[in-house]
Amino acid sequence: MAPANRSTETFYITTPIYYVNDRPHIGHSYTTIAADCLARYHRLRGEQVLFTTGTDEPGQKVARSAAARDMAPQEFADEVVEAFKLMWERLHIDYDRFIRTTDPNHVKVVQHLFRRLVDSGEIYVGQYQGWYCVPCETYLPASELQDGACPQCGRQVEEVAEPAYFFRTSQYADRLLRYIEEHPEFIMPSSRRNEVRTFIEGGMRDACVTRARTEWDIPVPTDDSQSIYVWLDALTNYLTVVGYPDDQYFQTWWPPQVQLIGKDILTRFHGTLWPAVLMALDLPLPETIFAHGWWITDEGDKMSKSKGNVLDPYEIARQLVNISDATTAVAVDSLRYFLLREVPFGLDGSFSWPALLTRFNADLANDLGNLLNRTLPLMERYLDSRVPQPGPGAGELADQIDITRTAVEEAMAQIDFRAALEAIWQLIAAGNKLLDERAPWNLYKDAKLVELEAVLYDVLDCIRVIAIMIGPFMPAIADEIREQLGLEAAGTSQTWAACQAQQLPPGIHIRRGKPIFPRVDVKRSLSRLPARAKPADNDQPSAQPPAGTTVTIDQFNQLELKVGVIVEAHRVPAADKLLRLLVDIGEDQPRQIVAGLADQFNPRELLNQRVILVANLEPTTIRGIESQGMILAVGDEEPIAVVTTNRECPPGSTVR
Ligand code: ME8
Repeated sequence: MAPANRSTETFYITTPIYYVNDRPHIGHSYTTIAADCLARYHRLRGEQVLFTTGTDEPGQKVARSAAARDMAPQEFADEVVEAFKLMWERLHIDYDRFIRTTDPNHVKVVQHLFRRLVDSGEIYVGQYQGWYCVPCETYLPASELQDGACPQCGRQVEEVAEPAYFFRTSQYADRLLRYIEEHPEFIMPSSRRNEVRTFIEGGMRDACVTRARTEWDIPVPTDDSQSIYVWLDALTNYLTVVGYPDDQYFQTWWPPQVQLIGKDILTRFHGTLWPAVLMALDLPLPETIFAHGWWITDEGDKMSKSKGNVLDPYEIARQLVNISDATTAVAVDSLRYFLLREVPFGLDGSFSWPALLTRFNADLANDLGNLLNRTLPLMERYLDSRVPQPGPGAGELADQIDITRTAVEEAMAQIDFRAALEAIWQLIAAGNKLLDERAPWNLYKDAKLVELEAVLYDVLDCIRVIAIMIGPFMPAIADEIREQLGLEAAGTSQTWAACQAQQLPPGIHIRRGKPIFPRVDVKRSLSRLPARAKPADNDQPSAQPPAGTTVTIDQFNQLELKVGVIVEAHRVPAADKLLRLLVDIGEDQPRQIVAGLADQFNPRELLNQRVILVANLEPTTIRGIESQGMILAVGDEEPIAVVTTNRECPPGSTVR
């Protein structure tokens, strides 16, 4: 891994480019937040940073998802790309470049690279005979199937027998093994390095790098019958985005310092095919490829778009806003904090609401929030909100600040976010301890003004350093703290070099705002989360599962789904989106339902529609009207259709 004091001043970091078969979820967000955090950290250090992300668009997987939506692939991809960009904006991701593999320039680069490898004899024509997993876009020999299915995702594979082009990956096996041996920082963490080594030692086959031609994939420039394999196309993005082959820009940035990926795409792709292609092109390899763990469901399954068992991070943040009084920006940053603090970066983790809320209360509201909320009122009370001079006795936290800075640098050099945050939290603890021990309220009472000023200066200065250090993890919260300290208004610099004691300018005016982290009542909050997204509570195994994860058949059976007929539909006065429906489900009275359908549906068009009603949903009151269930509708944000039955079934019929 690049040491903390690397001499080069550029830092090129990449995320995988994500398939556009569906919307972004917590897994993609994890990699992208981690990359954003590293990018922000290196910017703070004064390095020139290039942080790239993007989307992987050709391939059967995407084409099939588009067909299922009855859309042209390009139109479908355009829509999903917007969802990714919106998610990154919402999660405070500050990338420098967003690459789409349908960009015309990228297509040219891929074709150039392919031609070059054909010309140099690295790619040759052959015949592929084997299997293909569309969800993983992976070629698989029969020997690697598990019970006839894909060893990665467990799904059906398709038999393929067709002429194809092959890249001579096998030729690079020894060189790669040697490289990995000599460069332990190349593949991290070490457990993953061993996996790659074992994979290569198991015998590396030449990689099939084309498929029978489809309209949606990039054509092989010299052969109309073939398209370029989506993985060769996708890996090339890291070259295109820095101007390969002949741009001056390319010379500035190549190779990447860090490539972050999930462990799913290491062994076959980033750990073997990718470096072998780079070797064939005579290009230096990335300094570090770091393969992190997965966010998994409670059942131990990987969350993935294809399996449809995913969590939406922004939805989690919105729910956090609902149950606390935190702002959306604070909720998003709190989730960023949780993701990077809770699970060591290389390992798998599973999301749980109790864990998130505990971190929110203990680390954010208690430790960090309290430090701020105790100090600023003392400043108001005793020092008229003006930062004092660091007179005699100040500088008590200087050593701890130096220790923390070094610890964070070491942790970030190892891409160990958790260790970095743990170190910062020790500094927060030191600030709180100083307040406890020196008790400024007593110093004031005893008229020890010089000492009082020294303590408050030290604690404020420590908060200033903390705001810099947490910036990469929680950028909006760091800004808010700087705002409250008056640092923004004073125009003080926000650099890593300023993480030293006694750099807080005396005389600036602090501006205490509302507490940033209102404490959450965990028990009450858990019961207030909407039923659809109610989290798993470890103490109550039969409670609702977290939103988006898989459910057991027993859990599903807890839902009472009934066929209903809408017998009345009215707009709710002064509520643009709401309709009040009366739905006959064969009971002695129709159910009253308040539904957010008014934007998309005229009440009259819903009359007599046969719908599916969740009949045992806890009643709730919306705009003063009791809603006794929920009708099923289609659509991510806005309902675009209501679910109905394809034959006439009597009201009250059970849906299973
Ligand atoms: O594989 N936990 O795209 P993809 C943690 N297009 N990270 C996860 C995750 C989970 N449950 N699910 C996804 C592709 N990720 C290719 C990449 S790159 C040249 C081409 C993250 O949309 C993780 O980074 O399937 C994983 O490697 C990536 O999303 C896969 O995204």
